[in-house]
Amino acid sequence: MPGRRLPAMTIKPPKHAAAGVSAVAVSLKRSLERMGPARTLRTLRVINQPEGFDCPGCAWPEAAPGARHIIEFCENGAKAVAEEAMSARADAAFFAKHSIADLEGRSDHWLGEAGRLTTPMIKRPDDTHYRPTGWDDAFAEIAAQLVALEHPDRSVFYTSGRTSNEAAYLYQLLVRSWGTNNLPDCSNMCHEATGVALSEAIGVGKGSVTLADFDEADVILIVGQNPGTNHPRMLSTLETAKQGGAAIIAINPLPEAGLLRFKNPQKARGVAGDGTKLADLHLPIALGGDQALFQLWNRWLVARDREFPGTIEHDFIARYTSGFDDLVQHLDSVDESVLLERTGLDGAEVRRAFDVVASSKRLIICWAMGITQHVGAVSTIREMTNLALLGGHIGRYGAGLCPVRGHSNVQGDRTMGIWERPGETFLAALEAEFGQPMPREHGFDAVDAIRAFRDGRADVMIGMGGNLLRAVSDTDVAEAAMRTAKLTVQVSTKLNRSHVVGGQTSIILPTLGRTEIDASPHGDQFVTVEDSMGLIHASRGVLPPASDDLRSEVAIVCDLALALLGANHRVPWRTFRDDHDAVRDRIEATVPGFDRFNERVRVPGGFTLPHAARDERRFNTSDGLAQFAVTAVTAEPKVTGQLLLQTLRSHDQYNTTIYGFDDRYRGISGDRHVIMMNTADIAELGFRDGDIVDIISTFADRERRARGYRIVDYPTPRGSAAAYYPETNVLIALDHRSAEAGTPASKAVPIRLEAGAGRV
Ligand SMILES: Nc1nc2c(c(=O)[nH]1)N[C@H]1C(S)=C(S)[C@@H](COP(=O)(O)OP(=O)(O)OC[C@H]3O[C@@H](n4cnc5c(=O)[nH]c(N)nc54)[C@H](O)[C@@H]3O)O[C@H]1N2
Ligand SMILES: Nc1nc2c(c(=O)[nH]1)N[C@H]1C(S)=C(S)[C@@H](COP(=O)(O)OP(=O)(O)OC[C@H]3O[C@@H](n4cnc5c(=O)[nH]c(N)nc54)[C@H](O)[C@@H]3O)O[C@H]1N2
Ligand SMILES: [Mo]
Repeated sequence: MPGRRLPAMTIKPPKHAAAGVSAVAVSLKRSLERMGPARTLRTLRVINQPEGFDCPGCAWPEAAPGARHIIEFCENGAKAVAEEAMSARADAAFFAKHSIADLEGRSDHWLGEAGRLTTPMIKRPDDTHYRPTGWDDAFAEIAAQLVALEHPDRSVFYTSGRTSNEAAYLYQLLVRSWGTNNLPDCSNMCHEATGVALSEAIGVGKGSVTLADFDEADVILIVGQNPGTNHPRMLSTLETAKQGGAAIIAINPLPEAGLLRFKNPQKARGVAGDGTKLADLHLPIALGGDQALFQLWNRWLVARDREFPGTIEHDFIARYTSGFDDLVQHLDSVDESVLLERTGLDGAEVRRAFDVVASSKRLIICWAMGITQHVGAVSTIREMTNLALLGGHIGRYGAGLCPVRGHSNVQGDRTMGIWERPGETFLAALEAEFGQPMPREHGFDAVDAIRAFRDGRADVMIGMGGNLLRAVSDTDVAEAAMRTAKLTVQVSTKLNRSHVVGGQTSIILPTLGRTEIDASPHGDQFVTVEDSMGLIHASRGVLPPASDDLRSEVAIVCDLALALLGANHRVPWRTFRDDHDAVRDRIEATVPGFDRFNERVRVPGGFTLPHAARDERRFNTSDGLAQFAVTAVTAEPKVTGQLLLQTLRSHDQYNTTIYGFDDRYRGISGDRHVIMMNTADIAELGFRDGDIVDIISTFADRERRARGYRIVDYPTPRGSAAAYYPETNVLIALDHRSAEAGTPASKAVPIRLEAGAGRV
């Protein structure tokens, strides 16, 4: 195949500090380019303020209203806003100009640049182009296709994590009233392992800290997370914690700039000086080595306690936990050399970090995708939880578990019932409230949904936001699977690959974004979201909508319900459509923790959901106790010529949305087709920095190849390479995932390299 010339690239050494004034400059430049001055001013002033909208970037919480900065956002939050509030439009004229075949040949970046969707569009089986359609016709078509199915289980309803609580609640209610639990979501590819592990261990699948705990912590572990890019507001929290005396240990194969140093642009020192040093220690762990590291630490902790009783918290263990004796027996039996080998770390540095961890009285453990996107993710999180339990760090001020969520409302969507495996209590509550029977059989998660289309077990896919086709693994398989669908529908703000590779009939329903005013006959409506620490608050848009023909997600769900279930259905869809207070009343009646929802959410700053483990050391597990877990770490045989590849985010993207080509902190700009490799690995495999290679994953079933990647010599451990997602999803077999959580193992893909000719 002919090679294509690579775009101009520049490679510089990685940076050692994140944010600073250049971050402010970049955010202003991007905002002005995309939105113009008036909209820039209007939006940036109210992001994350009590009277404004919740930043559509990440799920890191805002400080209490009085403690907020005048500007409570970050460079990447500003980019996320600019991407939504941009002036470009993918309108009917755009679709008349570009055929589906044309759009299929375009990059993710190009599709996003086309701008906001403005009007409902449809592509029927023999069409070459999308054509405008009316809202009523679109809903009638969707309802007709659904009703024609053999069973509701042949339809799948995906959700991405920007959807508001109100829209998510109504969406799951619609889907279950229709008769299926096929409600996969982005969480299936994200923090699912966290939910599974924490539900088993402490009885609730959410983190056990609030923002205030960071001020009291004495040690903070940041494991498998790149906050400088993905949760930049977390850096201010860490800066404060650091100044309060906390030690920070970063556990990450890469020396990510945001872990090392933070130049706070809101403070004089951050603008002019060197900023604040964050991590006291950085452990450059090998991909997938974390379970071994925590197991080693837990073993040493138990051993040290024999010498210095009180190293672990015996009172807490005796009163609140089960499984301690089994754990100790197991830890005593493991082979330290196997564990150390798996970490890829130097024994002395592991010891040094252990001394810090063992001395902690108030330990916070933070983690994200570097932990969850592995085959053994659940075991790793159980092992990290073991550490927290040994020290009694749950339900103690200044300590706890802190999974850092991705999408701004992904946690809320799950609270609202977006889940393919709903619990009986929740279903029974819905039935009691609405008098409508709910299905019990579990549905498909994200990967299983793709398998179902591939194997002819599903016909209709509806996406509430997101871009499942690019987000899920095994891109070629996923695309072929989705082309077999009879109908695909996307409710979205922006064009992406999931709109152009679709079923025989494809429909686009354009929706309002977070930034926009949601007007209704009952007055302007607001929605609510839940952040990573269980805080619920309101979000109100401030901009006029991108087009007069947009509808809110809530209205779209209700309109579809009316078309599908009829005007006489037991659920009052018409009322819900225009009155979000009415929806919140029903959430209060069916979801625990939402007492006086409408009243409390109107208090600036909102309210925090109860969390039995954090608040009362009450553990809703199978035996009513916090559970230690025995997990097995096995030695990995070395395969000559094989590396592990992690697929991660650049500083210039939001998941599958590619903002640009400048991975600023890593010093890589101009092109995303790069593979970051250790110097010795490059030499051992017979390559040189700058060579162009094909990446081939080594799964047994067949070869998967990503062509034309430039080798970048990078400070990553031996055997651990890195490349950007979503391009590298072509390499990941659908079956390469966590058995317990179903999450694709996107951070440990076995690969080999071949000299490449260039990209096609
Ligand atoms: N600007 C921006 N913000 C975002 C997003 C975005 O795309 N752009 N996405 C949002 C979403 S949905 C999510 S889930 C979060 C994602 O936030 P992150 O989890 O920070 O995202 P990744 O880029 O996947 O980074 C994974 C990090 O884990 C490290 N890592 C990889 N494998 C391992 C391992 O085996 N062990 C350890 N210890 N570390 C490892 C990588 O080197 C990298 O630093 O961010 C959210 N916020
Ligand atoms: N290889 C690999 N694969 C991964 C990951 C990885 O690290 N490596 N990360 C995984 C993770 S953590 C996640 S969360 C998933 C992300 O998976 P998704 O959540 O499915 O993907 P996004 O790229 O966030 O979705 C972006 C699209 O959402 C739509 N959108 C934006 N805002 C709104 C809104 O307000 N309403 C509606 N209705 N639509 C909106 C736009 O059309 C936009 O194109 O990807 C996963 N896939
Ligand atoms: Mo995510």
